[in-house]
Amino acid sequence: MPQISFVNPDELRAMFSRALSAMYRAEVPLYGTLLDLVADVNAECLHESPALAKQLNETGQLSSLDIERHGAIRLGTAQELSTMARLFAAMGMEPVAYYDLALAGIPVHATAFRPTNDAALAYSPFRVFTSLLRLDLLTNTALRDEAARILGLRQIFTPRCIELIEKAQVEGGMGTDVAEEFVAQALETFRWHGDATVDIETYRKLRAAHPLIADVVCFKGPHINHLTPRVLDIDAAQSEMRRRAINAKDKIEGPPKRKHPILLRQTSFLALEEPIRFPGRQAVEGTHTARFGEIEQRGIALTRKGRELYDKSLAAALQSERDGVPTEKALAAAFAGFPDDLEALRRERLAFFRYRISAVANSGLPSPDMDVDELLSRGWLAVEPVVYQDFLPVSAAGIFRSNLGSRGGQIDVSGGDKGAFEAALGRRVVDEFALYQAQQDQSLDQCLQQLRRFRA
Ligand code: OOG
Ligand code: NI
Repeated sequence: MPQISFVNPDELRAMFSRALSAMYRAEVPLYGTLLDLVADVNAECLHESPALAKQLNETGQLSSLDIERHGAIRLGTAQELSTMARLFAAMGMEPVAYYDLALAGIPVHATAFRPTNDAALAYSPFRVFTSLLRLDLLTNTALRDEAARILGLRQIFTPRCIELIEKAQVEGGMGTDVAEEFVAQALETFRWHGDATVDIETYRKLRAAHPLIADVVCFKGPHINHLTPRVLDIDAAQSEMRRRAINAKDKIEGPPKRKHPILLRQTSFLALEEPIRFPGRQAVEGTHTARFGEIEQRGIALTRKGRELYDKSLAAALQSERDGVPTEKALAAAFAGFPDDLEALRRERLAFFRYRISAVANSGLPSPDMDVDELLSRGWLAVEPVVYQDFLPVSAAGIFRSNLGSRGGQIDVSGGDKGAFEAALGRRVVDEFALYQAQQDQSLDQCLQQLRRFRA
């Protein structure tokens, strides 16, 4: 038998991410404008701050900055989700974290498919926020049944795509000879369709229940609804969007601007109203809004303790906003108690760090009884922030809402259902905190071992 050679999953992901970006750029020209804007802002930041450039370079983030993207899709059925998980697995992407958006009045729950180790993230940091519609939250049971029936009729993957996924699973990898074909086939699932699968009355009925239900149910597939590049200074990018007359969302989601950015800050331009043909005895022209552009700035990953403090601070900020305090003031006040100094974040175990042996270590050797704090303060060890790779449900809800228009009134707002989500997915989601913790622990272990070897 001839030897099968497999494409590296990281390379397959990079190929797919490139192809998706090219397709979206051709379909939504404003996305291209946004990419140019982000490239300008990033070049300016790197030029202004050689220290930032050096840090990004040393931590493997600089080489992939230009290609770094996340996208989002919304799926309709358990089967779509489990096949999507297999498709992404071929590209080295795993479902990380569970996001409940029902609490925010949005009838979906979600995960993010992404690479999980440093080398893979450095090679191609491509993530896809993947939502699954929760028809169980629809109060109108007749409409719920109709939506389920319509979804049951569609097949979002091409037959060849499924064949290639299965072949890769059986053989233990995607053959190099079919890699390009697989990317082209997979791309079909993410494509925009200007034709709805239902008549305009059905569309309107579903839209009235919730705009998101219409977006998922009425089309042939889960069109990619945005692709987000990473920007190094989101405030600069936001002003630049205004200057270039891009219809930007008025507020940046997430934490306020800080000396040491935490988690994730995001903003977007509003979804476009696009022409759609609705079938029927007589086809009708209508419109649908789904696709938008987004940019994000990523900061340090927080521990569970840090995340609780973040959630509490954000909730306080949102409350004072509702009480009439201007957004920026509300955020500044609510986050005043959140340390903005790396050593405090580390000492109080609010954030994750990667340890390394410092080049500026003193002469001689550290004594064996020195603890980590002392090794750090004496310059034997140094730390770098671990970058947050995931998403924020409150921000995501804000993004959903600003792009879906008015909220539908037929949704039962209850809590999440992680069990049902994982059953649909066909596996457990990966715990994001465990990933960050392992990164931190491994880096520290390696350092301590190395110091021990020095002494030996
Ligand atoms: C997903 C919105 C969430 C983010 O960056 O938080 C998201 C969607 O609109 O489908 O992409
Ligand atoms: Ni997004």
